[in-house]
Amino acid sequence: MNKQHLTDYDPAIQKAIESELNRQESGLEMIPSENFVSLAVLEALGSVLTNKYSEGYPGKRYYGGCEFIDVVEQLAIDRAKEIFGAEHVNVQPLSGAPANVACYFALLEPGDTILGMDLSHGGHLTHGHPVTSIAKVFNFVRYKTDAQGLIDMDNLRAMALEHKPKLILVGYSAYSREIDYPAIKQIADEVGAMTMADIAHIAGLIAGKQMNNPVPIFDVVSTTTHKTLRGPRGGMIMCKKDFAKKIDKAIFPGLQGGPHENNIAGKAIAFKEALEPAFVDYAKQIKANAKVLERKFNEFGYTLMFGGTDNHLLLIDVTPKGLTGAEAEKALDHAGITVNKNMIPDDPRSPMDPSGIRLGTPALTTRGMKEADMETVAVLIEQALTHHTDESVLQRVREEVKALTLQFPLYPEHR
Ligand code: DSN
Repeated sequence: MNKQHLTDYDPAIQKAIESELNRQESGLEMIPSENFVSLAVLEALGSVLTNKYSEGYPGKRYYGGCEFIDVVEQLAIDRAKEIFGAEHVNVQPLSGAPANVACYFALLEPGDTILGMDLSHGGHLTHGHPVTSIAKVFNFVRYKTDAQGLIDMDNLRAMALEHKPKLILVGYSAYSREIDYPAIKQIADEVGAMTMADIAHIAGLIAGKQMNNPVPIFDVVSTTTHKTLRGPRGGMIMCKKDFAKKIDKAIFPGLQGGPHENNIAGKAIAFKEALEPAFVDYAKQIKANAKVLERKFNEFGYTLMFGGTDNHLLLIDVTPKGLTGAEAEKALDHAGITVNKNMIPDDPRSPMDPSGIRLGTPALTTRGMKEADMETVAVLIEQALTHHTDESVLQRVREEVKALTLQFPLYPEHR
């Protein structure tokens, strides 16, 4: 990409950026939480908005000179409201983890109980995993999926009745099924709990009207903006009007200082893109592509967790095929296919070498790949996994990956 000043002043950094662009372009990016932003979003990220401090919110800032910053942030808020039907939106969270932490502090007192999904069943670290600092502040109890891999509503209700949580938390990082928000809201109402959904992974599928939307139903909904929503790296919180003041205060001054307005401009642009009719086609294609992978991996005899997929991702137990999640990730990396090793429900193995891999279709779909390409991709993955110790097979797959990616250039208009 043309970055003359950077090339002249800091060629070492420019070279690393170019190398990363080449890596992204010549491989198959299948980590389900990754995506490629538009050039318009990239331009906003590299804009003068990064120079400005703007603590506070539009119309109520602590620093002067925020008149244009206010335009940017208000556009981001208004567009997010339109996409999700939100009563109130805060676009300042720096990413998903601080967004979640702010939600807990906005809604709860230290020591209060939160009922959230177990990490190995698809939950997220910030949903109360014992290694997190936030687990020292709140009392997290964890529900799981049932033997069929679905959220066990009876168990969730029984746990809610037993533990009387102040907050019931849904929305997951490795769970591949649809979520019945009204049923969970009903359980929450029965025990007097508030409801929170973390839609970081599926926000783009909701924006593209291909998955259920919790925003009109739940009290608070957090998300990142850089996954299926295809915006810049960042977070966002949506909530009912009743919680608006508490959420805003929990973000600033509760947790963060000056918002990153260049990112917020990128969010606003991504939201504009998500409001285009083409985004519905994008979300549909993400799911259609994932369904092809589901069919192919079933044909190859892999064990798909949760029984398959309703969204953009698959969680696959690779151990019956004689390798671990870490070995699978490494072999695929050598072959130019990026996935991540991942725990499976009640995994007997460790997080650094678990039984599964998690892979998804958002980034490949952004590059324009469709069902027929997914058939090819599935075969390439299968070959790499079957011959994971054979460097010559991995090299051959790498060559085929390169040939495939050449048909789908990344940022071609900017070269
Ligand atoms: N790291 C993100 C993911 O990959 O799902 C979530 O934190």
